[in-house]
Amino acid sequence: TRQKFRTALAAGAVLAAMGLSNANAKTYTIALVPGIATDPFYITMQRGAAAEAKKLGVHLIWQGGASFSPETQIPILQALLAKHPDALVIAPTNKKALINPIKQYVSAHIPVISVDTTISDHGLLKSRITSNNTQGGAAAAKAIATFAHERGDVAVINVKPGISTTDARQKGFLAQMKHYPNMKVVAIEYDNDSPTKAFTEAQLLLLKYSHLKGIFGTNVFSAQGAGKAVDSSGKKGRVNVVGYDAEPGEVKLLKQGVVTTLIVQQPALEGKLGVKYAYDILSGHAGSVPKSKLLDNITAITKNANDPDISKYFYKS
Ligand code: T6T
Repeated sequence: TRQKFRTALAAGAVLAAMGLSNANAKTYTIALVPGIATDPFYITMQRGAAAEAKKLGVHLIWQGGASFSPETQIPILQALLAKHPDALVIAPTNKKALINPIKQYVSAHIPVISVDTTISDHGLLKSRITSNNTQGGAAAAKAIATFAHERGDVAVINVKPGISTTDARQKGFLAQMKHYPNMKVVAIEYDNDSPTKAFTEAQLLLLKYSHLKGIFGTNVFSAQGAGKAVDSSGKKGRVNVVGYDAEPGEVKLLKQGVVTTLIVQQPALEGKLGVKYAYDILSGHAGSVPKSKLLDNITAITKNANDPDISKYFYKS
């Protein structure tokens, strides 16, 4: 065995001298940093990413914070940079605050891809993968208008300004609402991604605007809070909640008819593409990676919530 060991060592040395062993043995490490670790949207994204990493033989590091904020995300990025992953896939929690931390990766020659959210400096990114958020916001406005027969007051519960996805959803929503002269957006509230804050805000809206026809909740926690408030106030059927995303709590409210429409994204596909594009770039196929990839949304309504062609898109927690 000693002899065999010596032979193996010698063979390794010959391959290394020929520059072959490293090229063949390289396992890429891709870091994926979600907006927040505990959100079923990102948990579903992680599943898609992990399956793709397994398929490609890539080592995936998944690390996210306990809240959706640059304050928790930036230290995670800095700690990860010290490990020097081969690529970074990230859902930046703010369009501006994440520019400098991402620049540090670019300076270290680590390719960066944004997934879901993005930063305003697109030049730093090899690719941007996201849903069509403007279309999703407009679809939400159409759903609310249809329910209200294009008449009456509506409100928005959003996360906070400065997030690319939810800003675009709100923009799409407001632009579409302009098509309904007899409808008015009476309030836009921000819940800081807290379901309890969204719940309280929705309760106050229901008190202040007694004739409110609808609330648009722009992500998981905003929609959950709005739905629960309408449910507990007994206003189901009178106030139409349209929400973004499809985690189990929202789907339950959809099936009950409290939430009438959900704009559903494809987080597993986003995670899969994030890993695939990173791998393509690292393995010399950068040419096949699009600078921008916009994914379609799926519209789920109370009536089709049990249809397998729709429910297959619902998120896992
Ligand atoms: O709506 C998703 C995501 O697209 C958004 O950027 C942040 O909120 C979610 O994670 C849902 O909570």
